[in-house]
Amino acid sequence: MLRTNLRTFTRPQFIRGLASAPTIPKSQKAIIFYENGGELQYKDIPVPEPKPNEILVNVKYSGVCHTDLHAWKGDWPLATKLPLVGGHEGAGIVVAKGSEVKNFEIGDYAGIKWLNGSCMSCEYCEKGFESNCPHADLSGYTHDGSFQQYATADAVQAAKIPQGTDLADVSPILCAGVTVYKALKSAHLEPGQWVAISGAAGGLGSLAVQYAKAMGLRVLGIDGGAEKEKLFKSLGGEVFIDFTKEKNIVEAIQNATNGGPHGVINVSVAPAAISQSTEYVRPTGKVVLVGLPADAVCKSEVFSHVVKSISIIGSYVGNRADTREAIDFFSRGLVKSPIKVVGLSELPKVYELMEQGKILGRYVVDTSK
Ligand code: 8ID
Ligand code: ZN
Ligand code: ZN
Repeated sequence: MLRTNLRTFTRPQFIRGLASAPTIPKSQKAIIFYENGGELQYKDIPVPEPKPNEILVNVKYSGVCHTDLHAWKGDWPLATKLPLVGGHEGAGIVVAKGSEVKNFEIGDYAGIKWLNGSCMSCEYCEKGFESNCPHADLSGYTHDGSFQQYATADAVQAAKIPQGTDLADVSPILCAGVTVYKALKSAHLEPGQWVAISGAAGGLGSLAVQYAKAMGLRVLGIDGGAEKEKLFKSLGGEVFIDFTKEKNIVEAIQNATNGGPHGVINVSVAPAAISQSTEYVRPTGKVVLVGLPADAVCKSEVFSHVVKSISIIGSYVGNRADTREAIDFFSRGLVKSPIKVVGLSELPKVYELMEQGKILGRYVVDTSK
């Protein structure tokens, strides 16, 4: 039975969607918290209604990003909405849409990204830097996200996912994939050059290794433990540096890359590792900051920074074009998602493992369990 609020949609769209109009329940399962660091409750909450500019997505799967853990803990100097449903790697099917939506039809596959919506009229939006919009609305932070069965997103920002795509596999691309793809582009590297991925076997890192390979780069990975090394090598990584064993990381990396990597993508959540990348990067190299540990500062010694003429660059998710391109690499089979699927109700356990740095690749939650 259709929900009564569908009456608020304009008639032509209602009729167009009617042929396959799915039944939308009034309530749904979600993981919600009421205070930062508070209990993660798996419970029934109302299904949200799409605004005129929004689509309603029946989220089938959602990746679990370390950002979701930061948001729950309240790690950052930016307040979250409370209560909050986290999640921003939601892959699902459009089940309803607002009267202004022209770019999605009912039944289309769509992705809920970190950037849920932006103003589209400020100087940053105008130039394709929508993530830097001062009015950015963020899934799983200022807007209830994908750790629920039905989530809303501004149709302009929602990701287009090709029909027939495996929704569990594609979900990590929506944040981790887009982010590392953009970070690699921001490093302006050339095929055959070395890139170091610090945090190489986590969610972002395991995708960064593959995007880097697909771009023709030589990949050195830094992470901890034999299992992480195994995953890194299975993804096509060339040299692995184990930070739990290696005594002189800077020297080991410089030796392995004949003078230091041309670029470093920092996706670890270790502030010391981030600062260290300014030491081992090659002269004229690019240090890209992506990981966002609480209260972190990247220290770079001014003398060597100048004499080596290195650059430190911040990179924050990606825009709509980056999203389309990152999904395209995935669709063409150049990037695979090393995922483990568990029920949405098990999210607290995933956060525990993540906190301990024990995650290999990405956990994805199935919203039906
Ligand atoms: O747009 C952005 N900038 C953006 C987008 C998405 C995520 C930023 N992030 C941020 C997250 O908020 C988080 O701070 O990137 C960071 C990494 O997210 P993730 O990949 O989802 O986290 P993870 O799966 O826990 O992986 C982290 C890896 O770092 C390794 C861990 O072993 C793990 O594999 N690591 C640690 I902890 N210490 C390390 C060290 N000293 C290390 N690797 C190398 N050296
Ligand atoms: Zn994320
Ligand atoms: Zn804007």
